[in-house]
Amino acid sequence: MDVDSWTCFSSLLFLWIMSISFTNCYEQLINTRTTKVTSSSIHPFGRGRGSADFTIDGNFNQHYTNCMHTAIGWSEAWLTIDLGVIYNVKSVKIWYRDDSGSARAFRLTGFSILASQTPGFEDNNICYQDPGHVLPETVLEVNCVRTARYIKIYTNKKNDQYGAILEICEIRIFGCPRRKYGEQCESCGNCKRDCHATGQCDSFGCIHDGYHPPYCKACEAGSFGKNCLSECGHCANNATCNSVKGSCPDGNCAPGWIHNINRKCNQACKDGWYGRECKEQCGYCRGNRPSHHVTGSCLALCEPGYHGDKCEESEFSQLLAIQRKILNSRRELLPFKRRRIELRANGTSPTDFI
Ligand SMILES: [Ca+2]
Repeated sequence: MDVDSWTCFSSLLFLWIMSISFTNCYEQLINTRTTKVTSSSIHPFGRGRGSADFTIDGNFNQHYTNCMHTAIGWSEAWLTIDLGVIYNVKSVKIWYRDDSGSARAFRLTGFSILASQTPGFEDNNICYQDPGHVLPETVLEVNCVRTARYIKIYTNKKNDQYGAILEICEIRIFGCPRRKYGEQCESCGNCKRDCHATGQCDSFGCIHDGYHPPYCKACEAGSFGKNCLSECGHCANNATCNSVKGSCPDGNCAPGWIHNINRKCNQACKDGWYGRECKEQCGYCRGNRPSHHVTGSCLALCEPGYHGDKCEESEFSQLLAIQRKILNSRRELLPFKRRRIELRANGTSPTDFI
């Protein structure tokens, strides 16, 4: 068990003992038997010392005799790691030379890390750049979030009179296999092709409409379509629309809206109509202006002779109502009148009847 695995195991054991919540670690991607390492040069201090192989030999001792060491007098120095296959890389951890009793990583100051899917490296392959104004720790881990097979530790900084030099004792790379991400290396799921180790999908985006980058999670309520950039229509009962097509459930629209052939409910009622399924006819709005397509309220005044929120009530209709009331009351009295007439005809007083 190497140092990282032991550290991870120890952390998990400690948390288990303390009954604290579960933690996890990314996979360690370097295989000490199959991973290939190459350096820009080897310091000629003898007997095989200083070669790149020291960075993956499983020995974490940071005395320079256990480290790779590039030669002096060069304008640049590098170490490349070939992981063998492409991974979703998350971070790189370096154990640097530390054999003097004080920090000896000054030659690492200003270094950079590049990650590539091919052996060649371009400037856009830089995944980490040391700011250069703080002395790096002799054991440090930095993020390098890339989908890559080749990792390169690089410097062209002449931090002393001996030129650009690297002295790396051990290195580990963490991440997940392709199409996996996170500390538990879960499936990328909704990415069209691949994701980074952090879960963000690559530049190819999401598997299909109904998901939104960068993590390609399902559209939130109220949005749909490619990258969830489209807004839902007006579905009945505030229901959300289909995340892919934008259609409302069963094509049911909120009052004031109708759906097109795709059941999106994004067309307001035509002028003169309002309400559920746009089946209610507007009242007498002044100037023949339309009423509100949801409530039916006139947006302006009513035509002369009409009133009410929807301009449906008129003076004429009021007169009709009064007339109707009078007629009804007369109809109610009619049987009594007939009876009085009959009683008088018979010579009987109406009060006898009452
Ligand atoms: Ca080593």
